[in-house]
Amino acid sequence: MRRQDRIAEPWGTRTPYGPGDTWPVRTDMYLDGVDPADVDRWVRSASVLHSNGDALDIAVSDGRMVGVRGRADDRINRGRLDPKDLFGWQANGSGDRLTRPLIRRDGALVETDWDTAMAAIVAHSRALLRADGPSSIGFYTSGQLFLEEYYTLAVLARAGIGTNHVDGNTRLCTATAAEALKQSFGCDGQPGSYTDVDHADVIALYGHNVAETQSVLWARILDRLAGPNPPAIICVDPRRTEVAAHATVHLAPLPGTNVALMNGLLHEIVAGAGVDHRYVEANTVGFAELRDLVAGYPPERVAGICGVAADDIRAAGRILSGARRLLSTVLQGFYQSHQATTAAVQVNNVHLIRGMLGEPGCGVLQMNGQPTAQNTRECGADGDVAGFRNWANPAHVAQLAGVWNVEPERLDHDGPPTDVMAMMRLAERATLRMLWVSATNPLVSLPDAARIRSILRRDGLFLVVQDMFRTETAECADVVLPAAGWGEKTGCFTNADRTVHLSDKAVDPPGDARSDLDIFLDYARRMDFRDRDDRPLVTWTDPETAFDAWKRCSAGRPCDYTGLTHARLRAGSGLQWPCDDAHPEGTERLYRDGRFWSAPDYCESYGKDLLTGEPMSADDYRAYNPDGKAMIKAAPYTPADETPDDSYPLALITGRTLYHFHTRTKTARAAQLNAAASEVWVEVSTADAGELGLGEGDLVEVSTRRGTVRARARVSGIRPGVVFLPFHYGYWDVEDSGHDRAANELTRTAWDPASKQPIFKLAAARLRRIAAGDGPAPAPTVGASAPVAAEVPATTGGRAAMVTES
Ligand SMILES: Nc1nc2c(c(=O)[nH]1)N[C@H]1C(S)=C(S)[C@@H](COP(=O)(O)OP(=O)(O)OC[C@H]3O[C@@H](n4cnc5c(=O)[nH]c(N)nc54)[C@H](O)[C@@H]3O)O[C@H]1N2
Ligand SMILES: Nc1nc2c(c(=O)[nH]1)N[C@H]1C(S)=C(S)[C@@H](COP(=O)(O)OP(=O)(O)OC[C@H]3O[C@@H](n4cnc5c(=O)[nH]c(N)nc54)[C@H](O)[C@@H]3O)O[C@H]1N2
Ligand SMILES: [Mo]
Repeated sequence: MRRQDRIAEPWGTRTPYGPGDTWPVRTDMYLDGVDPADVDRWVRSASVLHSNGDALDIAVSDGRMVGVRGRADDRINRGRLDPKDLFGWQANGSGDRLTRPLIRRDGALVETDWDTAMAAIVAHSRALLRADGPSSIGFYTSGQLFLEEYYTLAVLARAGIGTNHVDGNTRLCTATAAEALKQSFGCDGQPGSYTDVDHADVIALYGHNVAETQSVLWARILDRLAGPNPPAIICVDPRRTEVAAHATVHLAPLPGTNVALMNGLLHEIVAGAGVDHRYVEANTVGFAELRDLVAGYPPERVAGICGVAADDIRAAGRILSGARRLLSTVLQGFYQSHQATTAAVQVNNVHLIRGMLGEPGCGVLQMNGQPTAQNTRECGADGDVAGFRNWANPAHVAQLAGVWNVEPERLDHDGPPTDVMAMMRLAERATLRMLWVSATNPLVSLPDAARIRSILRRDGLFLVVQDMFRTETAECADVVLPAAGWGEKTGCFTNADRTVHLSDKAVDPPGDARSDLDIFLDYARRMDFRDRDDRPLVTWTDPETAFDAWKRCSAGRPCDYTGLTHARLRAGSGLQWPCDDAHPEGTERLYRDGRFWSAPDYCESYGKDLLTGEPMSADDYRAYNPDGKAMIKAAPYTPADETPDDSYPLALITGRTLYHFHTRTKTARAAQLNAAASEVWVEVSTADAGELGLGEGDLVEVSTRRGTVRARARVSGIRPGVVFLPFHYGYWDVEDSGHDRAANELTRTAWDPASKQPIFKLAAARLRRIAAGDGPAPAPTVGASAPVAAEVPATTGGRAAMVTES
């Protein structure tokens, strides 16, 4: 047993291993002021503060959560936990949880009871349905609820209300992951598996700061790097992340140039004889177009566009061409930037032309971000249709109507489900009159915050907010519903590599708070939604019966859950879908035999034009991919429409730090995490700091054409010409809200044409020094935010952050 300050050493002690070996176990545990002997019960769960799916048990003593312990027998983390997993649970016990419903009376939110709150929502829904029809009502949910909750929401919204306006914050997060998978493979579903880390000889990370955002997965990679025959690492990120620091080749492109870089890498693979022509011929369509297009992207041209060295592109190209087991991961540096879907699809293309899919070590992980985003997509609680069905295929719509026993016309709409940016526009124009927001905080997380504030505060919009805390968004609501959180309710969820975990209820929620499932079920009951035989539309009553209903919906579809039960998930620790009669133990890797879910009658999507987002018709798809192969799709680089200029000479990117989760409703309420990153900062390169006369810790204004944020400067290893702001800091924990703290004051109303994911990572900005600092910036000293100045004291958590490893 070892004790360690896990704020200072977030990745813990190394347990090296070699290719093909099993990742050794290391069990991490944190208990707050109690002995292991005093723990009454350990309750089975997994982390909900990222998409990694770290399995853990919650320690309960005297009916309270008192700590967590990683689960050693789980395939994902083999016992390890990251700092957010270890300390974040403390937020549940925070004294400022929402405990009673709130309703707006004479302009102010006042406490009320559930009957009054729900009656107000039901009265509004009924009046709007009568006067304006289903399209006046919208639902905006999360990537943080449980599968059972999303499924219930999808059924009541789509079949009960009959609206097409249902989306999740997954739109901000993994809409591009889903779209890239649909574009290349005809369907969502992660081809790879985390065990690919155990086998790979090359790991390429594209816009993915895994060290800070899926720290346990990074610990797995670090253990490979510390063992025999370590993999080569390729890192594509404009910041000097921990991944970059360990990379064989670090490419730091100018923000917004990912597609040029990818076309350059594909050029090198094609030119360097890296193409597996047998695989391409047997399993794909579209190679010739890609070959012809990337011929126009030799390293020198790409180097000029991306601001990287041509030799580095060549070096990376050689490594990719020579890889025998290549694992690639993609995340927000691609998904939230310019040409998002196009860039992500090019990573799929690398694997398709190299013939590296489905074998150990040969995986693509078009990553998720949020813990349960995969379920939002599977259940159709966002812009997808339940069970990865194709909205443009009438047979799929009819089949779903059959599952729900409603008339197909009820689910039939002119276009795909509405994305949240379009919903905001409808609300702005007063076409959307009621919006029900669950488990997301759009006032801080949507781009162009000033515009979002004005939309969500409109008098004509009836806003329902369902949350654990009184967030910035809750402050604008007409009705606030207090939700039970993780650990206070039962449900299951699926991580980024299709592993399903069950999370059991450990403790009671505070006050009158209720689970999201119970809230949705109560609404369905009160609205008296009926099926076509005039029986209740929603027939289930608890997590387990909701899960069984979902299983029927998933049957025969790619995300088949029919082999899973709550009992089975409770007995083991994590199973990967599809899990059905043909795959009773789940499925580790998809597309092993070059068989894809892309047949015209089965696929989730007919695809879109990468540059315009224009959907392909069923007939065109049938002609293009009649045999259901993988699709190699090429597109040129196009410059972004907002790039640095004379007035705004810097490229602003935004993102995360290791110690905080999103809008910090949980992590700011855990003392160790909050202290590790207590205030907003801005990262600036040494060169730019020199030019601006900026020193470490100085107070600066960061401005774009949308607004201004004040932050302390951290002089870091970021590439010159680029500045970085963490987007975690909103206004709930500051007295005076001058709206000068949230990164989204600076971002634009702009999105990727294919995935409709907003562009959070590219804006033209300028910096102005306001005052000298009285010390270093309040930024972490590990990871990408590490200072270049050696004298900045290291971030530590001290005694309060001591964790045991065994
Ligand atoms: N600690 C922590 N972990 C989290 C979360 C959290 O809030 N905190 N959130 C979870 C969620 S929901 C998500 S979506 C994931 C996100 O996980 P990541 O995608 O890993 O995190 P980000 O910091 O958003 O962005 C990753 C990197 O993209 C780089 N980048 C910016 N612009 C570009 C570009 O043009 N090209 C390239 N190649 N790179 C660029 C940034 O420098 C940054 O290091 O993290 C999950 N895990
Ligand atoms: N500038 C910029 N903006 C970004 C990003 C970026 O990189 N840069 N990243 C984007 C991404 S990837 C994401 S995922 C979003 C995240 O953005 P949000 O979803 O807005 O962020 P969270 O703070 O996670 O909000 C989740 C809310 O749900 C509540 N909650 C937690 N658990 C439960 C529950 O069980 N039930 C209920 N009812 N409520 C619960 C929390 O208290 C919190 O208020 O931000 C996006 N915005
Ligand atoms: Mo996300």
